[in-house]
This record gives sequence, C-alpha cells and structure tokens, in this order.
Amino acid sequence: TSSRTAWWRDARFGMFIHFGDYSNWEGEYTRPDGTVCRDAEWIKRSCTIPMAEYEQKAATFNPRNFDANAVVAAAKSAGQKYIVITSKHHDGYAMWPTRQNAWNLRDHSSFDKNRDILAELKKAADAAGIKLGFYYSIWDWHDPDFVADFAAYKQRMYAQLKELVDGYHPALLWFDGEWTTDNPTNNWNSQDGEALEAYLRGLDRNLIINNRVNKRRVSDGDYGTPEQEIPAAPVDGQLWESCMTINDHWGFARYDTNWKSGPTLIRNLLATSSRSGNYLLNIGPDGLGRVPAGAAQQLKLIGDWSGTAGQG
Ligand code: FUL
Repeated sequence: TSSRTAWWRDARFGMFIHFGDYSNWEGEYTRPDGTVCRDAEWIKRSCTIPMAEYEQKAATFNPRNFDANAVVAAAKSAGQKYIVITSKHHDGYAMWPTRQNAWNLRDHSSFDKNRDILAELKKAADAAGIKLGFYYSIWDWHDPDFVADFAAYKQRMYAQLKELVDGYHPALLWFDGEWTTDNPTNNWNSQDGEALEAYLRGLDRNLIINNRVNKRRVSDGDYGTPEQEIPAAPVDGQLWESCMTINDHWGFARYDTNWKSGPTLIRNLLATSSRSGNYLLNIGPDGLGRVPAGAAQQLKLIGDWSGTAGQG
C-alpha cells in the first residue's frame, strides 16, 4: 500500500452518483402497446427501448436543477470524503462535452450549453476538501464500433479518458462494464486492462483506479469492488470498497422510496470500515438533477450518528 492511496484508505466513506440521460426516464418506460417496463440506468437495455426513441428522450434531458454545492453538502452531511460520479454509463452518454462524439450532455440535450456539471462538481468538491472521481463504462451500447471495430472504439475511449483526466483532474477512476461479452469477436481482456492502466498512470501517476479496469484479479487496479455486499473475509492485503444502493436502484426511479434505514446504513459503514474496507454509498439524482429528499435525509442520519460517535 503506497502513499498514493493514503487519502483513499483514510477516507473510508464515499458517495457514488448514478446520473445520466437515463435519469430522465425516472425509472419507467411505457411501451407502444401501453404496458409499462421498469428499470433505472439499465432501462434502454432491459426494456429494449429502440435507439431512436432513446435518443429522442435524451434530447429533452434538462437537469437544470443540478446543484453541485447541494450534492457536496449532502456528502459532507453524511461524513463522506469522496464522490464518484458516472461520467459515462453503459448507454455511452457522456456527462461532459466530449469532443469524440455528439452523444453527450452538451450536444444532445436541452440543457444550458454553458454549463458543465462535472466542472461544477469538481469546483464544489475542491472547495469543500472532497475528492472527486469518475465512473466510466468500458461497455458502450451506443457506439457502433464497440462491436464493429473494437480498435477504433478503444481509441475513442482513450481519447475520452484523456479529456477527463486532463480537463477535470479526477483523483480516481472507477471503471465498469469490463465483463460484457457483447462483442462476439473481441471483448475486453487483460492485455486491454493492463495497457489502459499503464496509459492512465502515464497521464497522472497519482490516479487511483479500481479493479474493473481489468478482469478483477487481485493484482488488477488498486482495489477490489464487491457490489451490493460486504465480504465477510476480504482478500488479505487487498484494498477494497463495497458499493451499494441507498434504495433498490442505482439510477433514479421515482417509485423507489425503499431507503435503507439509518441503522442499516450505519451497520454497513461499520462493517466495511472494521474490515479495512471503504463504503461507497450511491444516490441517483432525478431527471432535473435534484438529490431525492429521502436520500438526503438518510445521508444526514449517518452524519448525525457518526458526529455523535465522534467519528465525523
Ligand atoms: C454494474 C452496472 O451494470 C450497474 O448499472 C451499476 O453501475 C453497478 C455499480 O455496476 O456493473
């Protein structure tokens, strides 16, 4: 364990944010025949929404109420020390004005063209002494080259990551989607993972990177990423972080108010930190970019408790 990861090991508790054009569906798709299909950040795929229709909906995405200071304040209220936000989920939609394609919040939305929510979040996080990291999905449902010309796709992916690292100086990159088998001939493999990790460390040697950059072996990336679970016996010597939803979805679903209780959240935080792991607790802002009130309330409960316990 190097000094590079010291802040992350000390942090123990972070905020995950799943936010994208999918948030605008609010967890529900009504099919042409009138039946309703429900899911969140996976809605395009699980509800088999045709791409043209999905793109049309993204053109109406206008998260005008996204307030970076409110997000950072919510994290602070819980005692969270870092934030990891989806810069691009599996649907390929970039939450910053990428120059690699037009499938992004600047060029394909109804949002203010002068705003950049990742830049806003970076500024607010810096001001509050909170570290900022980006989730980035290797898997991409939108870019036809993910299947047609994987080399060309990878080149664009590198270019996007360079934009993120050079443009926003994230402290951390949280990869995902390395597990897909969508490409019939050429899926992400361990050489891809090693090459990407080396490239990124060349851009910024202080970057912390999760193990989904590669194939989640103990030696891949800086830390393991158990999902929706807290391992009873973590791998010895390996850094790890449990990511979990605060309700039942990662992305926003307006009907999902199944917030984990204060005691459950506090137990989870204790269970991870007592086993030397981190706890990355997710929230899903709504289509307008607002933190759901129920989520904000639960975050504050954790902070109130840990403040009382002298750990805040
Ligand atoms: C998974 C994704 O498929 C989910 O949508 C979510 O982002 C979770 C944290 O990782 O691999």
